[in-house]
Amino acid sequence: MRIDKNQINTLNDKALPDHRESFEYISHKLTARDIPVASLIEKIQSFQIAIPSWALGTGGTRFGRFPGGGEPRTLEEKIDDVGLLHALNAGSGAISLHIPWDIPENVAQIKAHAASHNLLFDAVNSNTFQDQPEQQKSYKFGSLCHSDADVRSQAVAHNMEVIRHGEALGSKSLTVWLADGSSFPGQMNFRKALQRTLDSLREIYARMPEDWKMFIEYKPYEPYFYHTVIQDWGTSHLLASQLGERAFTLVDLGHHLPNTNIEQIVATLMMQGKLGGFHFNDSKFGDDDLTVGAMKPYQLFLIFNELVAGMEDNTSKNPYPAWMIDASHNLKDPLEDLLQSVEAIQLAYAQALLVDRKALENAREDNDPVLAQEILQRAFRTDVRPLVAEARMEAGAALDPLAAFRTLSVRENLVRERGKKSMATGL
Ligand SMILES: [Mn+2]
Repeated sequence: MRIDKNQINTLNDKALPDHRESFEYISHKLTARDIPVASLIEKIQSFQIAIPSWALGTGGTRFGRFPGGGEPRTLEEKIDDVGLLHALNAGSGAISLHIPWDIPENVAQIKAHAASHNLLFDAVNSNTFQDQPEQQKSYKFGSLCHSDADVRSQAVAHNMEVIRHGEALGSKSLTVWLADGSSFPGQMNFRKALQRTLDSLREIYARMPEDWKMFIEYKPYEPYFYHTVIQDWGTSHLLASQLGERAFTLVDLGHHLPNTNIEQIVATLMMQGKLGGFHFNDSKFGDDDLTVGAMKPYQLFLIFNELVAGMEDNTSKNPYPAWMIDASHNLKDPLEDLLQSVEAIQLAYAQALLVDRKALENAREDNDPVLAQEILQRAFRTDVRPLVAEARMEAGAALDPLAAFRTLSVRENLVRERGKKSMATGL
């Protein structure tokens, strides 16, 4: 299924009078505060969020998976799904692939297919947290950190293969997330495991194309529960610093222990020029993979507040971060969930753009926490939905993507095309 521009225009026309009224109200308010509305809209439009190929099907828990039907069966169909999202919201113009789940058979055809949906290929992701059928050695006791040099070589070779696939498609970065760790005290030598990981990453880094970046993701627990080799941003930063200037830390919102101050991590990494990428999701407890903004929209805003501050005052020359959603759960329609996630990200970004940075800095210098809170919450409590909707409509997308998804019976069409039992590869 492809969404026709005329279908979107018809829906937008119906919603237009109501939208105009709300948009004019906020435009008026912002203009009165000397905030240039046109440049806000431009910024929202150019903020593109990559969709991971594994989020297009229902995710599972270890207890079960309940596919809703019409899930993409092939890489082409995964690209089609991201194309549908991008047609609806003009904010998801890239796809992030997971190898070996998404190995392109015909590269030229896949590239053309993505281009027909105006999609780019974002970071490619390696997978050494599962054994593949044809694999010689097992990752049961780790991959890049393994005690057996042959396992480490196999994991390095896999990462090189991922880079080759990415290069063919036009990706420019590799994301490495390792499940490596141990579940029992005494099981693994912390120092040896970290040293071996660094040595293995060095091999990959040395062979990475010169215009590529490496993103190192961290996670405090799971699938192993006593220790993970790259447990936190500090460990990731240590590795990235030792590797070189094209290695960066990747922050995944779900990969923190409860109540971690993630916005502070963002600020610190950007101060060092080492924030490479971002995985958005939300959680109540840990790596819950819930819809972005579903639980803690204020935290998301505070994180964006630091991202925007870091991008505006970029003395450390932090590269423009790679933005990606990393969520997959088993209750919602995956495409509806992604529409909600992209919108939540755009809203938090727009709100962060409204923060009066000069006034905030003055309040901080004057040690006035009351005023600082007022300034932040004034931005957070502004209803920026009409701004984001206007940005979408101007870019040719839907004023209300979720309503359009339902009115156009997108899922029903996909079920008709692909069947009730189709299941996407992934977790
Ligand atoms: Mn992630």
